[in-house]
Amino acid sequence: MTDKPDAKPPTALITGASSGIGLAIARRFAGAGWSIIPAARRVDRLRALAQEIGDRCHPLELDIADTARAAAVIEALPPAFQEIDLLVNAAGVALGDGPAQEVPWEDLQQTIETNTLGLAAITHAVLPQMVARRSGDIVNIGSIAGSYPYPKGHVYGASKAFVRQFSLNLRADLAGLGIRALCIEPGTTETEFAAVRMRQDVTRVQEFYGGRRLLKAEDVAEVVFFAVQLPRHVNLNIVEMMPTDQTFSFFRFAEPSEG
Ligand code: 8X3
Repeated sequence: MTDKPDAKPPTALITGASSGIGLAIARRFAGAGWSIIPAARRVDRLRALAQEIGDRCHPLELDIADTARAAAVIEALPPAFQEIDLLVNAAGVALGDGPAQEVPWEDLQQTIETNTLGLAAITHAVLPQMVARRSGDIVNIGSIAGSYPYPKGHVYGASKAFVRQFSLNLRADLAGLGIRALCIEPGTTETEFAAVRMRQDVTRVQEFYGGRRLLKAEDVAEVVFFAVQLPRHVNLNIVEMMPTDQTFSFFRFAEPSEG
């Protein structure tokens, strides 16, 4: 955010902004005076946010998995929202709530397409303008699942490992161009995420969330805001955060296999 009172506010494009972490980030930056382009497939869910923010908001219908359209979607932004200072890649899913060998392929494919191809395509579409201006920030929402394996994590964890390494490799390519790239890796966060993962199985969602003190979407948004507000010569590469009560599991032995 600039100190000059008459300067145009900076603009943030936030994918996955219809709920959860993306929505909280949109609200956090809007509250600090930024212009916001909240992007999501369900554009109707962005309307309430647009009402909150007013003229400084341009809701964008974006199917992140439609990678062929990413560049055209960015090019078609209205003039007042063409310059993107901050891209937050918060769109992500974890489908296939079971062992890799048992879940439908479509669930795995959709998870990979959204979390890796979709994220890379929209980033690729936004980067040229940032490079031309020698300024900008890319914030990718990764996950602790990208670093720590766990049962049923399969392509979700693998996709978040992609997000982590893509973020670091962006740093390498963007060296000297004044563009920062960071990856925030939250642990379990209380959002619709688990409900989508568990196919809205209310009992299971309740078992998972019930009574636990989890991260809130606003906690993650606060860390993103902190990272972006740091002086421009400071780049946080990876930020891993967890609920205080969440910790690491240990290696386990399966029952001996037959034969
Ligand atoms: C998801 C976080 O804790 O379910 O990104 O792996 S966790």
